[in-house]
Amino acid sequence: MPNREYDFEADGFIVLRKVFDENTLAAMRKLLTEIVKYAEIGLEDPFARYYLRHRADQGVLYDLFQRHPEIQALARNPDILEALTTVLGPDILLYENSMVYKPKGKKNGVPFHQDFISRPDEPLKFIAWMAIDPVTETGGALKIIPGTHKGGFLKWHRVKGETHHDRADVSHLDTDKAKFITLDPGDVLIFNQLVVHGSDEAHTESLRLVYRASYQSFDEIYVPRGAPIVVRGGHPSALQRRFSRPYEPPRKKNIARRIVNRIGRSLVDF
Ligand SMILES: O=C(O)CCC(=O)C(=O)O
Repeated sequence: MPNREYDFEADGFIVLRKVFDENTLAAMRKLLTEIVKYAEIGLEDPFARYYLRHRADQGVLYDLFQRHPEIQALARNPDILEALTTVLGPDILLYENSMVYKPKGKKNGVPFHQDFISRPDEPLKFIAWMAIDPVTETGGALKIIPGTHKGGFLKWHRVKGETHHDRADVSHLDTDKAKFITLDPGDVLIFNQLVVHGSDEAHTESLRLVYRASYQSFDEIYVPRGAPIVVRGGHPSALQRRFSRPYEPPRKKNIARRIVNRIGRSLVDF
């Protein structure tokens, strides 16, 4: 069991060192790099009805646990789950997961925020932030203001069109107290969703590949999106063979047709 640095209660986060070994990291780096390349081509998304659309322009690729079974071992890592039991108890569910990285040459800084700030009525979440690449101070480390989880949800506003669109009002916080949490590949940062964090713009040799998974206790079972969860295959090359048309956003159904369909269905049900 890796040593813990920092403290969930006092700081709002902990760091576990060397959770993943070199072989796992090499395999993950290769796969995640291919997933990024595939996402950047911008083809149709066969899972668009269920999952969020990848945002390769903004360095966030969603629901990799469901789309790529190799990723599932990261989210199910026993050291991470064991550390989470101290804050979530013995039964834990995966709420959301994504890869966050710093696309070169793009606007990729992330302003201070709290995760899932627009969903304050949902159960509390903890996020495991798994470094696949080095995460350095100038290369996209998270800046965390320790202890800010104790203040609850902050006021916020949304900036439309951006992936990290919900911005916390940090005007009354001392942002100079923010700490860069640097990580070696294989290290894992686990933080309370309420702890205020962000990251600076970075354009390093690596893409600063990080896989993140958010977890909840069983106090209330709720996730916003569900199946299908891919359990085998789903490699980018197979996706590209099967789904090779350029991406088109799903069309909204004509509202009049939807009403007619609903009336038709209720007559049949009657
Ligand atoms: O990718 C980043 O640098 C920021 C990501 C972030 O804020 C998060 O994972 O909650």
